[in-house]
Amino acid sequence: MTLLNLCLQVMKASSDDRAALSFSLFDADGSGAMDSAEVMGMLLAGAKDSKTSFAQVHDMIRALDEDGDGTVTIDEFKVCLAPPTTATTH
Ligand SMILES: [Ca+2]
Repeated sequence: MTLLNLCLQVMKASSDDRAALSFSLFDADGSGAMDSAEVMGMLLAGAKDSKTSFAQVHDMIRALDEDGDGTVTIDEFKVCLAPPTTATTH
């Protein structure tokens, strides 16, 4: 399962509890932020035949990492779960 697939599944459920649960799967050390190594570890544990490369995981983390600190907090994670109804202008 890829991070994107997980996001899509949770998007259907659309609940904070499920978001937190999904996040906790990735946040192996419970630090409140997930990094590439934690996501890669979860993917490898869940699917031994995973074709996902570390570079792909790193790209997924970077796509979610709004503040650019190299990790994804639950707030950053929730952004990918939010329905695309709140259009913002910059
Ligand atoms: Ca971050």
